Amino acid sequence: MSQTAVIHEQQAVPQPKQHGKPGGFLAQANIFTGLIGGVVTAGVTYFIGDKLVPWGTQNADFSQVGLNALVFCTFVAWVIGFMVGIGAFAGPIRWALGHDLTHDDAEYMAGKGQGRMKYWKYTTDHKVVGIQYLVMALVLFGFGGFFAMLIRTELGVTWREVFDPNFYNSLIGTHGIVMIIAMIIVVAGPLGNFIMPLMIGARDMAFPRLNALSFWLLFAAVPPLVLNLVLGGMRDGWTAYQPLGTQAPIGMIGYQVCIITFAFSTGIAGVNLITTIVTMRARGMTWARTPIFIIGTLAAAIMGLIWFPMFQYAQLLAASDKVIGTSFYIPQNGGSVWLYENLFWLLGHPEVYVIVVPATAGILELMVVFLRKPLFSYKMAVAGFAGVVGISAVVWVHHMYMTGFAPQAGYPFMLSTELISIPFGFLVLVMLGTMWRGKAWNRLPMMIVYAVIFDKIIGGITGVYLSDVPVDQYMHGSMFVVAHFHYMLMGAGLFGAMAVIVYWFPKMTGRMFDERIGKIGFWTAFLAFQVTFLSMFVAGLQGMPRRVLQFDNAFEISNWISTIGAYFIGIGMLIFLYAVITSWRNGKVAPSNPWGSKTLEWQTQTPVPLENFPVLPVVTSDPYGYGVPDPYLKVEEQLDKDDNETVGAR
Ligand code: HEM
Ligand SMILES: [Cu+2]
Repeated sequence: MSQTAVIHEQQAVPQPKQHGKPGGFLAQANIFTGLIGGVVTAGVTYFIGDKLVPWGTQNADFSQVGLNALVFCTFVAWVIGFMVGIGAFAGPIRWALGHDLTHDDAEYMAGKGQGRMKYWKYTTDHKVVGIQYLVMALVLFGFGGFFAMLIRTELGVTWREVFDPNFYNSLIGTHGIVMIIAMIIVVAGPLGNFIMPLMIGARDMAFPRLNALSFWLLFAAVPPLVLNLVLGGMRDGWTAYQPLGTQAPIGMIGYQVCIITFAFSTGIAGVNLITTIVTMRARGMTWARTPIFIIGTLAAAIMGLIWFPMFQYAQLLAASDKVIGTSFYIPQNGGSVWLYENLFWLLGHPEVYVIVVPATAGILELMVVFLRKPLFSYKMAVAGFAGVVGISAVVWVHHMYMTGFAPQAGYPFMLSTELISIPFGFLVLVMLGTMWRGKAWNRLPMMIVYAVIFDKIIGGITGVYLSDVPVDQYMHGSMFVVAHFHYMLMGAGLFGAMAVIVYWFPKMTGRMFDERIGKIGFWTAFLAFQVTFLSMFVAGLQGMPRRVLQFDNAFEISNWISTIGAYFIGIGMLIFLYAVITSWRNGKVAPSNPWGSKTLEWQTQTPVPLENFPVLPVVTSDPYGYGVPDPYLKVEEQLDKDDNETVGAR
């Protein structure tokens, strides 16, 4: 039995008068006009700035500030030019001129009748945006992974410099921030957009045009970041600490423009996700009947919306120091580097939950399916997510124990950091409870779930060690920290994302995922991951600092092992990517509900029609009535009943 019952209710859509061909400028605009618009606007801005404006590079006293300003304006011009070129302003401008989009225009924007071209355009259909996010995430992982291989190559042997030290540091920072961006979007982007509206029985997101806006802003944000590598680099890691950032070459500005733009993108996406979830759930889908993946996505969107602006302000002030010569972070002029660190970590810590929470919620969702059991204590899972949202930010000082900024604050923050293990513990309990006496159907997504639980335990426990002030005195800034957060971000976050993508792959692509090749790829990457990062813990415990390219011979063996492991992660991931691409192109055609799931997205046909459901569903039960003959009985009562029956049979 599925979560649905259907009523017959169609709303007549009012049809405004059509003027001319649908789409207008949007019919011409696509990614190529966007790229042309961006490059031309940036070029013109640079030219005018350099030649005509007196505060250009010529000004002797402020040459640095002048050049920085020029580069900053050029990057901003790129973003604006790109957005104009892709048609982001077409709708608002028409609205301002008094003609809003007609119904046909809106359908055109949603991609109707455009075939594959819609994936290259400013398309509003949430399913198209979901696919765009997925491809973007894969591309970012490609870049980030390639940088990781270069980093490990450098660290494979002591005392041999493969790269120039500045370039090496920039590689580390770029790898870090590219991966963080990829991880932030990889679940909430593809699945939050493609699957979430289907799962709640809606026809689209609340604000379809904002949906396209958030994706293309993200797209525009990335080139300035990656360009830093050829513009002198960003040498101070993904955290872009100050005052190193102000002293850095112009590459740093690419990072700043990227984050400022990306923060708009996440804010817009967050508003859209939250509004959709709160207001557009199908009739009858009360909060208690809302699938747990939706609750997790909501939790992540709330954290992102509240805390991402901190990161944006941090970079706005940093850019201001570089571009107009303010001194927010310049100590000799009265600025404070602690201001930067506080702003940074006020997002920096909640951000790791923005990454891990949707993946965790997705895993809960598919555990139910592959164990064919109701979720063990839905309420506890909700309390877990709520607790994480509540405490997420009040732990940020654990990143600053060693800065001297507030020596007495260490212990309260040690306590709050350890407190957050409690809501996380709830989520683990729900996982274990759901597994308890379940009969697992060990398809690839479920196998990845086991792997994720293993990694979470290691990442979580090492996190508790690090939150101890005395331990952190020794471990801070070491390879131990790097191993800790890779267990959480990659071991739990990325592998979790792989599980949920494999699970929803048939719905998104209309094809079955090739599990045979996928399994080979996943297990290679997973085992190699253990080799790489367990030995990194060893290097850290021996005292090896992070962000160095030369190191003592004592650390040679563990580094050598890490590097070999990393190459195998690369191989495993390439095999997995091969499975993704080949399944997408020629996989077996997927039935509409291959896993026999009960949530709404599986009840509509595949490929999903433009309007999602022919008639909107009405929900009459919670989505987890697996194995329960009468889903209206409370789960506890049912378990009691099962027990009695078993006893009777004996
Ligand atoms: C949700 C999963 C988690 C993720 C994604 C995560 C991620 C990270 C990241 C990215 C850093 C390093 C930042 C940097 O310096 O570049 C870090 C450091 C840290 N993490 Fe976690 N973490 C997670 C869970 C935890 C937990 C559960 C705890 C403690 C109970 C914890 C405690 C710490 C501490 C204390 C540090 C700072 C260590 C130092 O720099 O000296 N983390 N974590
Ligand atoms: Cu933290």
